[in-house]
Amino acid sequence: MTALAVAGAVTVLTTTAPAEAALVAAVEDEGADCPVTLPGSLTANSRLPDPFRRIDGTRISAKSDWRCRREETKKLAERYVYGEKPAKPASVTGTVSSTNITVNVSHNGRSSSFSASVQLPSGSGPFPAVVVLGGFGADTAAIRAAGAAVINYDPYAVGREGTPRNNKQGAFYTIYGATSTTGLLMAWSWGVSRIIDVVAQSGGTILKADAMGVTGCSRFGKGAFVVGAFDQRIALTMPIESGSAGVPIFRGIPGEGAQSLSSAYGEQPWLGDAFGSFTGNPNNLPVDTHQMVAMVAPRGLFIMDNPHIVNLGPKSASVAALGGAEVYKALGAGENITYWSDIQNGSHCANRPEWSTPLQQNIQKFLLKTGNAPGAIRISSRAAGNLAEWRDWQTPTLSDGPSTPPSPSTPPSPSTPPSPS
Ligand code: MCU
Repeated sequence: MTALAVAGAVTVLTTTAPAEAALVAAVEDEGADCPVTLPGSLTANSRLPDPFRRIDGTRISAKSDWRCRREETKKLAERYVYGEKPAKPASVTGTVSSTNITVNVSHNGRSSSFSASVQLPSGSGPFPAVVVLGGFGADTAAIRAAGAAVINYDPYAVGREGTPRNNKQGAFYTIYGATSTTGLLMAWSWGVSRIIDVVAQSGGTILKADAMGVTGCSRFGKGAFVVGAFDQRIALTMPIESGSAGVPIFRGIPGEGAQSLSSAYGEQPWLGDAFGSFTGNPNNLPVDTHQMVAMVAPRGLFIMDNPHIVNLGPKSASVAALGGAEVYKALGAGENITYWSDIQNGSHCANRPEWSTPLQQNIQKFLLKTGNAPGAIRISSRAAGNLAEWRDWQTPTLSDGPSTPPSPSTPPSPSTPPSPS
């Protein structure tokens, strides 16, 4: 059931369907066994790609089809946007204490390590935990007050900024090579996945691996978004004011006047090297960020955005949320996504009173599993995108029945060769 009301300056949409159980996965990627054949050529599309349409041109029809469609989306996002996220390395070891987590990784004869400090909430554990990227913008006091531990993760230990693309540095690149084409956001996300590996192996006396969240603001909001999209063990993803290369749809950024794709691509090697072919023509991308939103489904997602700064692309971020919310709805999980840009203070990464209640509610629902507040879409009228202008597909009613694999005899939809520069 969906109720839509326009309240003053904001659009308020709440979904009140009962929550579905068992949102968080036990593994990083549940669709790792799905066969995926990437497209041989790309077709320009000025609208958002249909998240429900498989690469072979058929559309999914059952909720259970989403598992392998999500895997296609993941592979497309890796190939064209972020660079590949390697699977769990051969050896991941480490320790968890009430003040610190250490991570040691080895793979193919190379080793690296990093650590993250821990701050527990009051009370007795084991506790859920939120990985905070970068150390600013996230309300760590409110996270702990709500009952979750804070894991202070320094993304730069895993993927440094300020290096050229052919000499990337940090724990990820020590293992996979300084010329790896994988960008920093995905390297950061790999690092969080290794922290979860260590927490999962620790026996769960201090921290709970099945109740982990992630957050961060600005460049670390881009990172938090990618962390949640690419690890299904993350129960709650909370990007804040992420800007270009974060939540906003790539296709909307030029028209909105947000940080340009070439600027974001060039400022730091955040995105994968392959994205360089698309900075001038995002219409050629076979995926857009509404599909990264969808990759988080049906898990908890709380997107915080700032409508006062055009450079952040808040209108384009609202479209990503609305587009991705269609997948949430089709999966019967429309109440698990919140988008909130109805805020007063325009300062980037400020501590905001408007977000404290939904933050607490999201932590209670997805990490403590004590609450069941419905999701909310509260888009400021200062920066409200219109999904209808961006899509030429409708949301299917997905059945609860068995999956319907694509018929091998169905020809793929016609396509024209790509023209990435
Ligand atoms: C919004 O995130 C970035 C932005 O993309 C950059 O252009 C700017 O330099 O830094 C922002 C940020 O991370 O601010 C803390």
